[in-house]
Amino acid sequence: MALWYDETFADHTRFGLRVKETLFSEQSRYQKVEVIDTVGFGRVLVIDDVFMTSEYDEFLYHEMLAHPALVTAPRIDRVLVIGGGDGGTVREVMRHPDVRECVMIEIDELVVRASKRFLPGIGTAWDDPRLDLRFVDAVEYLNKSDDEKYDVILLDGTDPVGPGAILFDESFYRGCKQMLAEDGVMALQSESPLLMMDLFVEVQHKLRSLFSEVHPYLGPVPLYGTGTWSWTWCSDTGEPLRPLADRQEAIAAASKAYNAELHQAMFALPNYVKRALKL
Ligand code: SPD
Repeated sequence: MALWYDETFADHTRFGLRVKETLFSEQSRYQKVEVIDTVGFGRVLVIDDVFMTSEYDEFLYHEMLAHPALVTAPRIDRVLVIGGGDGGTVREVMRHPDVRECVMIEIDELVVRASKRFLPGIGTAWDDPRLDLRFVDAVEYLNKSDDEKYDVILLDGTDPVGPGAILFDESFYRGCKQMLAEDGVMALQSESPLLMMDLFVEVQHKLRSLFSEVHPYLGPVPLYGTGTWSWTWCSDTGEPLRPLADRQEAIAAASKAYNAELHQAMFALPNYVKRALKL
């Protein structure tokens, strides 16, 4: 009999993958971390029964989280990645030759250990000498850090449950802003406006109370409920639709999805989103 792994959304919808085998399953002090091998999506990282990323479609998520910020910030010498334990976001950051240093803050060492072992095709930049990987709580890091400010901050968290819930707090966004250069850019995953409209709108309002430029953008990620996903670009200066062509060219050959045309298109919002945000 076929074995299926289902993610359930709000008790009314399920998205299921046919499983070949479970490769890894361990409980850390924070969460349950699993890697399953599936028929359609390849290997999939699952945290607390929620699909996090898959070999099949991870590029759609990681390229879209990283590049819009990295091609629009005036400088990208210093980049901070919060979360992102599978290594996909850091991989995209390292594709930019202008990045001098990338600090990655991940609370759960187990996510990185499982990803290194079972998802080596996603985290291909673990050995990059520019990477400074630290296993610490992001809130603690933001409160205590005396590191110099970052040009770009990327939030690659889970849904707002478990240890990742704090990444959706206004106070957390404020802490990030304090670590961001005055003309820096922050980008974050901001959930699905189709499946979680209230949460999506709440995140936008929190960000708007802190940044003068807050621009959500959309793209497909089939693994996540409804397949419609959002990220949000935030800054106090600058504009998301004025990317630097030389940075876009530098990553063009390696990008499976991101390109200059898509950059412009992603920020065009459908009416249901514009209306919800009163735009
Ligand atoms: N519903 C799952 C949302 C997960 C977003 N982050 C995924 C992390 C991939 N690096």
